[in-house]
Amino acid sequence: MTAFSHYRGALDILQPAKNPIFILLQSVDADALGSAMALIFALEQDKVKSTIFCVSPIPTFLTFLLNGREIHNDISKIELTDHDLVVVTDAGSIYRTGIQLELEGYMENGGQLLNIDHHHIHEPFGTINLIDATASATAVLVYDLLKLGGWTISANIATAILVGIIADTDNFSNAGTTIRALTIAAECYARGAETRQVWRGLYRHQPLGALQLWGLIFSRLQRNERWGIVATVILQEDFARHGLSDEALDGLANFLSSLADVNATMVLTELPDHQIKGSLRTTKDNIDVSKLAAWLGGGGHKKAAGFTVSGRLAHSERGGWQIE
Ligand SMILES: [Mn+2]
Repeated sequence: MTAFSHYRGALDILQPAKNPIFILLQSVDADALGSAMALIFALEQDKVKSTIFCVSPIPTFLTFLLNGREIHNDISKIELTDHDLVVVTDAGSIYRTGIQLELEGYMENGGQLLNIDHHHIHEPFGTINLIDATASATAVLVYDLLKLGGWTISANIATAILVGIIADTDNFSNAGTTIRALTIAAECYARGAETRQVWRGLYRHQPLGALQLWGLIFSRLQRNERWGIVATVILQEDFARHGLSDEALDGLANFLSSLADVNATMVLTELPDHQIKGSLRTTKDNIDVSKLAAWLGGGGHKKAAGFTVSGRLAHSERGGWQIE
C-alpha cells in the first residue's frame, strides 16, 4: 500500500488546481481513460473544468466514458503553460503520451505534473508521483485519492473507476485481482455504477469482421515447445483486408489466456511505421513476463508486458514467422 504522504502530496496539487489539463495516452485504454475521467468528474464538483488532450482518437467503445466531454488532439493549439497542472494516468512511461518533449519542456519551466500509475517504474517522470505497483489498476489509486480528498463518489465517477478495475483485472480473473479491488468495485456498484454500460463498452462492441479477423489470427497460433510460449502474428494487411482498425483486436490478448498448459502467450503486431509491437501475457504465478519484455527493450507488469522492435514479419523457411 502506498504511503499516506504520497496521497497527501497528490491532493496538495490537485485540490488547488483551477485550470488542469489531462494528457491521455496515445493508445489510451480503459484504465487510463477511466482513471482520468473519474478525476475530471470529481473536479467538476468543485466547478473546475479540465481540458482533455489525446494525440490519437479515443477507441469508440470507450467514448461512453467521456459523457460528452471534448477531446483536444492538436498539441500545436495547446499552450501547456496556460494550465496550472498536468495530470497523466496509467502511463508506465512519459513516451506513451506521444508528447514527451512538450511535457518535459513544461516541467523544466517549473510546471507541475501529477503522475498516477500502477506500473513498475524505476524513475517516475512527474513532479508529483502517486505510484503503487501492487494496485490492480490506476483506477484503484484514483478511488482512494478521491475518498481521501472528500469528493463524493457519484454514479459517473463510480462507472469510470469500475471500468478501469474490470479491464485491468480481466473481469476479476487475473493474478492482479486483489481484495482491495473487489471491495472498491463493490462500493462502485453501490454508488450506482452503470454496470450494463460497462459490460457493453468493454466486452460487447465487436463487429462481425473483427471476429473473422480473430479467426485468422487464431489460425496462425504456434507453440514453441522449448519455452512453452504460444505466439501469433497480426500483419498490417490484415486490417486493410477486413477494413478494420486495431480497435478490432481489443481483448484478443486476454482471450488467449484461456489456453491450457502454456507458460506465456505472445502477440506480434505490425505497426504502420515499420515497427512491431509485442504483447506478452502469462497466468502462471512463477513467470514474470516483464523481464522478457525488458530484455527486448520494453516493460510492463509481471503478468502483462510489451515491447516494440523495428522490422516486418515474414514467413520463415521452417513454417513459422520471423522478424526481418
Ligand atoms: Mn492500468
